[in-house]
Amino acid sequence: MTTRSETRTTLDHLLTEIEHRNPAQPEFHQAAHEVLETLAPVIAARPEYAEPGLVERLVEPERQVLFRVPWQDDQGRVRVNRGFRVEFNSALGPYKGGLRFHPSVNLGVIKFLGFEQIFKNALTGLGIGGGKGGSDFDPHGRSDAEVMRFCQSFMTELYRHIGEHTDVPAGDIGVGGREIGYLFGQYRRITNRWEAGVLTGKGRGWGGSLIRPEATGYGNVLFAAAMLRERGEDLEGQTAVVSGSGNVAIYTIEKLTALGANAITCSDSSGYVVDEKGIDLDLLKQIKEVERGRVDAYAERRGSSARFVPGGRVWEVPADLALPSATQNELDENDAAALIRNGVKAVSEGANMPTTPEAVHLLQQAGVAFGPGKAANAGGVAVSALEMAQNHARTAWTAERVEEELASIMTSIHTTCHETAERYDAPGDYVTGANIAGFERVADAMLAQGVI
Ligand code: NDP
Ligand code: 2IT
Repeated sequence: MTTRSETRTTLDHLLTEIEHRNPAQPEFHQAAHEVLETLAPVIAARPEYAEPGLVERLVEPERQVLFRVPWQDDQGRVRVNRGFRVEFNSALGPYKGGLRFHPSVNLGVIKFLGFEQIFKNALTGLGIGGGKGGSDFDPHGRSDAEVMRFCQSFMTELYRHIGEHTDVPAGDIGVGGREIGYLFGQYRRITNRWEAGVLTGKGRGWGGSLIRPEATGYGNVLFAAAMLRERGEDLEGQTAVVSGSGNVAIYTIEKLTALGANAITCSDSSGYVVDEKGIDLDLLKQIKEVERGRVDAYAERRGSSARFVPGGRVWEVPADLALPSATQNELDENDAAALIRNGVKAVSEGANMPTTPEAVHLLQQAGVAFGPGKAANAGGVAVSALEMAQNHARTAWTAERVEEELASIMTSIHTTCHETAERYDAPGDYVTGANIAGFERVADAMLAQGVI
C-alpha cells in the first residue's frame, strides 16, 4: 500500500510532466495543480486509483478540435478567428460544457475549463462527461448580423463533432441566448435534423428549459446558503459583493435579493458599481441584457445611491459574502486580504476558477467558508442536463419543477463535498471535498470501462 506522501510525490512528478507536455498553458497547469494536489489521500486509501495510467489518462483530453472560423464584418472585410472544442472525458456521458467567445480564449483556457467541467459534471450526479469550446472572437461592439455570420461559420465546422449523444455545447462568457439561437439554426440547416438535445440554453419556445438562464446564479446562491447553514447562519440581512454583470452575476443578484440578502455591487471589464441601496435588477437587466451597455450607465441612471469606480475591483467593498461571477483569476491574494480584513464570512465561486490559489489558501487559513466553482456553479450545467432530459422526452417541465430539482441537486452537491472532506480528514475544506468526490465518480467509470 502506498502512503499519502509517496502518492503526493508521484502526483508532483505528473504535474511537472503536465507542464512540460503542455507548454504555455498556465490556466490549464493551474487547474491541474488545484485538483491533483488534493487527490493524494484518496489515491493512497484506494489502491485501484493508483493503477498506472489512470490519472495520466484523466489529464489528457480524449479529443481536441481546432479550426479556422472565417467571417465577413459589416464592411465586407474578411475576419479570421480560431475555433476550439476540447472533448475531455466521456466516461459518464456525452461531452458537456459551454462555448466561450472572448478575445482571451486560447487552447490552454479551453483545456482548463474542460478539465474543471469533468469534475463539476460528475458532482451533479447526472450522466454528462466534460468538454468545453469557444473562440477568440470578441462579440463586444459587433452587430447582430456580424454575430450571426460568425456563429454560422463557427457551426459550419463544429457540427461534425457534436450531437445529442456525442457532445452537447451550451453558453459561457460571450455566448447567451442570441448566440445559441444562431448556432442551433445553422446546425439544423446543415444536418436537416430537429435535434433539440444537441445544444442547451435554447429559447423557451423551441426546446429550452425554463430556469436554465437563472440556474448558475441561483445555484451558487443556494450553495452559499448551504455553507452558511453549516455555520448556523443564513442569507437574511447579509451584504454581498458580486463581480460581473452577465448571465451568472445577474441571476446571482436576483436570488440573493429574493432570499433577503443585499447585493451591492456588479462590474464589467471597465470597472465596478457600488449601490448602497442594493442593485436595481430591472435597471441592470435593461442596460446589460437589452442595450448591451457598460456598467457606468447603471450609476448614471440610478441616482445618488450608486457610484461607478473605473478600473476598480469589487473586493475592496466591505461585505459578509463575496460571489465572484466574471472570469478566472479575478480575485487575488490582495483582494482576499481585503475581504478578510472586512470580515467576509463566505466566498462562493459563480465563475470558473476566479480565485487564485494563493487567495484560496489565505481565505481557508482565515476560516472563511470557500465554495469552489466546480461545486458552487454546477447548477447551470445541471439544468442543462435537465434540458437534455426534457428534449429527449419531447416534453417541457414547469419552472417550479426545474427549480425544485436544481435546489435538490445543489443541496446534494454541498452534502457530498462536505462529507467527502470529512472522510478524508479535511473538515470544512470544500475544495478537497469537491475534487475527491468528482474524481471518485469519474475514476470508477474509467476503471470499469477499461483502458481507452
Ligand atoms: P457573460 O458573458 O454573460 O458575462 C461575463 C461578465 O464577466 C461580463 O460582465 C464581463 O464584462 C465580465 N468579464 C468577462 N471577462 C472579463 C475579464 N477578462 N475581465 C473583467 N471582466 C470580465 O458570461 P457568464 O455570466 O455566462 O459567465 C461568467 C463566469 O461564470 C465565467 O467564468 C463562466 O465560465 C462561468 N460560468 C458560467 C455558466 C453559465 O451557465 N453561463 C455556468 C458556470 C460557470 P465585459 O462585458 O466587460 O467583458
Ligand atoms: O461552466 C459551465 O458549467 C458552463 N458554462 C455551463 C455548461 C453547460 O453545458 O450548461
